[in-house]
Formats: sequence, C-alpha cells, structure tokens
Amino acid sequence: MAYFAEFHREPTVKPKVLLAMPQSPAPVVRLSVAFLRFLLVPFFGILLSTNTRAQGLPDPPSQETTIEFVVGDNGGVSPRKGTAWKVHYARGLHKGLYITGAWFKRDLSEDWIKVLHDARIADLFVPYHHSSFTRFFDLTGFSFPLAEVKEEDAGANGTIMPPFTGDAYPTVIREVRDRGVVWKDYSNGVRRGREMVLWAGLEAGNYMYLMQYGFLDDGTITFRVGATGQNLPGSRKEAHMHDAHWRIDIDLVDGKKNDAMIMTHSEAITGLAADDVEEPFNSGLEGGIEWDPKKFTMIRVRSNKKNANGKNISYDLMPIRQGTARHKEAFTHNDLWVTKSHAERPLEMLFANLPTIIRDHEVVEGTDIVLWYTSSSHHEPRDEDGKGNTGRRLWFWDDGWEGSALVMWSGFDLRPRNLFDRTPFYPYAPTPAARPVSSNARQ
Ligand SMILES: [Cu+2]
Repeated sequence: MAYFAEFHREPTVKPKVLLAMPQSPAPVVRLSVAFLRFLLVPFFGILLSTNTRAQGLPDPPSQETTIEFVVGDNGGVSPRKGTAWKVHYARGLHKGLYITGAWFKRDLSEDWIKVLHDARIADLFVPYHHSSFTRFFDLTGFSFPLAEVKEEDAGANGTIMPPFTGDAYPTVIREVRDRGVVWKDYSNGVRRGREMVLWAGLEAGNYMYLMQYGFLDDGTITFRVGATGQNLPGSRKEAHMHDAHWRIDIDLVDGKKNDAMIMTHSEAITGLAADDVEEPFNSGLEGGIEWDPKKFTMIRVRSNKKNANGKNISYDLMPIRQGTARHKEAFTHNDLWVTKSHAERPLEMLFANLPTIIRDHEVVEGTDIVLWYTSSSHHEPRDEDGKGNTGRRLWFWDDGWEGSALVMWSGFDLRPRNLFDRTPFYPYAPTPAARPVSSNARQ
C-alpha cells in the first residue's frame, strides 16, 4: 500500500539531474548504483525510490516529429500520393520515452486522423525466481533517467533528436528504416515498406531498457521494449522475467466514442469448420482477459467513423509473444485489459493497480478507452551474457563482470482495420477503366 501512496507525489527535481553521470568514471558510479539497487531494494526499496523521487522536477514538454511516406516509383499510378505520421513524444519520470499523441494521414491530401492520445510502458516488472526472489519495479520503483545517445546509437539511418528542454544531452534516436516487402504479386511487381522508429534507452542501474515505438507507412504502430545491459550483481546467473506492462490510451478518430471488442477464433479438431467471433469486450465492461494462443485473441478498438466502403475504422491490438508470464501478483494474472480512461486519477495510471481499477465495471463502449497489455521476455542467463573474474573489481567483493546481455525484445502491434478502403500503396488505376470493345467481338 505504501507503494501506491507514494507514487503520485509530484516530483520536484528532475531525475536526470540527480542520476545523470559524468562520462568518466561513469561505469564505476553506475555499477555502484546497480549494486545498491540489488542490496537495498529488497528491504528498503520504497524508501530509496521515495528519497530520489521527492527531488524531481516536472517532465519537460513534448517534442514533435513528422514523416511522409510518398508513393514513389514502385507505388504505381494511384491518385494517392502517400501517407504521413505526426508524432508527439516525451520523456518523463517513471515513464521513460513515451508517446503523447499520434496522427496519421491516409493520403497526403487528406486531414490528420488521430490514433493515439498517450502510449507508454506503465511499468517494467522484473521478478527473479530461483534464489533471491528479488522483485523490481524498474519504472515506478526508481527514478531512472534516459541514457545519452551518440552517433553510434543512430547508425546509418538514424538521427539524434534535440535534447528535451533542460536536458544536458540528447536521449532519443529517430530512424527511418526499410522494413522489407509489404506486398508482391504477379501483375504489379513489389513494394518495400518503410517505418519511422523512435527509441531511447532507460538506464536501469546495471540494466538498459530500449523503449521503441515504430510508425509504419501503412498506419501500423509497433511497440517494443528490449532488455540488455549487465546481469544483476550478486545474481548474475539467476533467471528472471522482464515484464513490460503497456498502457495505451487510444483515441481513434473521435476518442470519446470508441468501442472495445474482442476477436477470437475457435476450431475443433473433430471437424473442418471454425468460428471467428467479434463481440463486445467483457460484455461491454472494464476487465481483464487471458490471451489464448489457440484463439488468436485480439482486442479491437472501433470508432464510429466509416471508411469509403461504409465499414467502421478500427485498430487491432495484435500480440507478438514468446510466452505468457504469470506471477503471484494479481496484475500479472491477465494479459489484456480494457478500462475507461481516467487520466486525471494518478492511481489509474498504475498497471499494478489494474485489479482495483476495474472493480467499478465501467462501460467501455462509445467512450474513451485504454488498452493495457503485458509483453514478457524470459531471461535465462547464458554465457553470451558476459563473464566474471576478468574485469576491473569495483569493490572488494566485486566479481569483475564483463560483457552485456544481448537485447531481447517483446511487444505488440496496433494494426489498422478498414482504415483504408483498399490495399495501401497498391497501383490501382485512378478510375475504373472502361472495358475496350474488341473489333472481333461477336455481334
Ligand atoms: Cu534479464
């Protein structure tokens, strides 16, 4: 309970100032923080996080970035010129890198369509499960800052975005990537897709979380978190779960009039037929459900705006999963949750509070809804994570660990459904061509 009571206290000192480290001897200081985190949190974690948080400052304002994906040479002769995204992003205390608005253009000649109001990782829960049984809340339990990014972070396709107001260094990379073939057929060739990706690293003591949001030319949004860095001092070989708990306040077209639906597929192995059912999520009320791999469970957010074919413009939350994490904590007992948005209530921004948030069973039809989703990476330490006894010993019982665990990703996609009225970027003719009359046609 103390955890919740402390969480929504307004910060008064920016965490970056508090925890930003000089470049040298940063590794020593950072690993010391990591060790303190390991040593103190099981017993004094709440005290530690409260002391740092009490000195926080308000989060800096959002920044805006846009991108246009033009039809181009292999896009054919469609009258459509291309698509575009406008994205607002920010960094925040207990939020890391998060999205504060996203708008899409189906065609460069059309107006923006709102898709996201606010999208973020609400928490990073890391329970260790062999010996120490340490349980970290790496977002809400600490005041971890975003890491500085440099040219080598950006790579060939990336740009270093300007630092947020008041920050001493940049923390966000914007990449424009080729994402492979998006359609190919026998009559009109092939098209390669593109995406704009925004990412930053959260310095979680010994660990580093890559927080990444991708905005695709076809209107899809990808949400990914990657876990990398040094395994936990004192528990280098202890297996654990990296649970990313996402909170997506989607405002599709008219964010106050969205419906939450559930999609399931059911097929009995005794017959040939299968059922594919779309129905109101949890009978139209707030709640949480389990993801069923045999049912291909999806959540659909439906707006009351229709495309040119008269179908409701919707987005599907499509899980991408290696497995399903279950722990003692009640907020891990479901995979997909839907609630009515109450951004004005700090306790309704907390993933760990979800079992309480849904108790009043508010309606999630024709209203402002929030999707919550858990994606997990199971980290079984392996020798590729690094090795001990060869690095510099930072304190007298330090194990001299060297190396960095290779990044493991988890996440999901938000994919449009009936946003377009036909295949995006396909070279349709501008108008239906009249069938030519053959001179040899039979009379
Ligand atoms: Cu790990």
